[in-house]
Amino acid sequence: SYNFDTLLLETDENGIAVLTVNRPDKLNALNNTVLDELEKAVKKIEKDEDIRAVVVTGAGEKAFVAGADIKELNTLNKKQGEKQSVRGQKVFFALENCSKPVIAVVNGYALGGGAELAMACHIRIAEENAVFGLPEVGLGLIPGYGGTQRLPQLVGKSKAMELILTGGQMKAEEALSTGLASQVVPQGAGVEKARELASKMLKNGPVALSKAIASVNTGFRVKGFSDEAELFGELCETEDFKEGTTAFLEKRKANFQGR
Ligand code: CO8
Repeated sequence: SYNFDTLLLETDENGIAVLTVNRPDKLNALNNTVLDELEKAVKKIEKDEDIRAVVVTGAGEKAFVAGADIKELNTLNKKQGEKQSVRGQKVFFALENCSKPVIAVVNGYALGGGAELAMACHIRIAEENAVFGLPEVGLGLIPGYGGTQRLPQLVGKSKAMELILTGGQMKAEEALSTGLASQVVPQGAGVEKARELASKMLKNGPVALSKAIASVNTGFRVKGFSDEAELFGELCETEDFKEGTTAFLEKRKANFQGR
């Protein structure tokens, strides 16, 4: 096992690693430390020959990951906003392009950056209490870690638009029926199910698995990611963004003025 402040990475005797985002007090929100450590963890996973598949999940009973850390977002300007978006996208691309199967176990809230993290994984298993959503518009923002690209890829444009523009939530069963999740399991049973699924995969040729992942991913590589980052940056200049993120931190409703 490796040492991180905000992640746990543990590998079992079958070569299945469990990578847990571990900030349960903040519902595992992705701050800069988590992003940095995720990047390091993916590099280690890629290099470590004892690791053959990865399960990504969140610590605690409430959340997979409740999003980017809104406290850190609140102060970003246009340039920093775009840069931060590109940075997170890069970490998530590394995960998506991992040569070993990556299975997300969504064990609670997967909101904003958390839903985007789950979508960057190869497969999503939802526990019954999973809640998916891209609530960014409620903060005067848009998804910035690939959500505007990956959600339409997974569920189609119409459902994706509905979820993104309402900032609404999708529960486990709906995630299953729209294709966002591939399975629903009882609360607490996700990691075991993921291990079972990974074990089936690992009976196959590892080189074939890595080429299959690369080949599937190739078809989904689109230009929109850089536009998303640019648009995210533009929003960081608006009063609505300042109001939306400040309102969250002050635990009140946002009052948007449309500028
Ligand atoms: N950021 C920072 N802190 C958070 C976050 C977050 N995303 N989510 C939860 N927390 C904190 C809360 O502030 C609270 O902290 P404290 O105890 O110090 O007050 C603690 O976690 C527990 O949360 P709650 O008390 O709010 O728990 P509830 O059960 O009442 O509510 C919710 C759970 C509904 C999940 C609620 O926490 C919530 O609405 N969270 C925010 C969800 C959200 O809006 N996520 C999207 C964030 S924006 C984003 O992800 C953008 C991604 C792209 C970025 C691109 C470039 C930067």
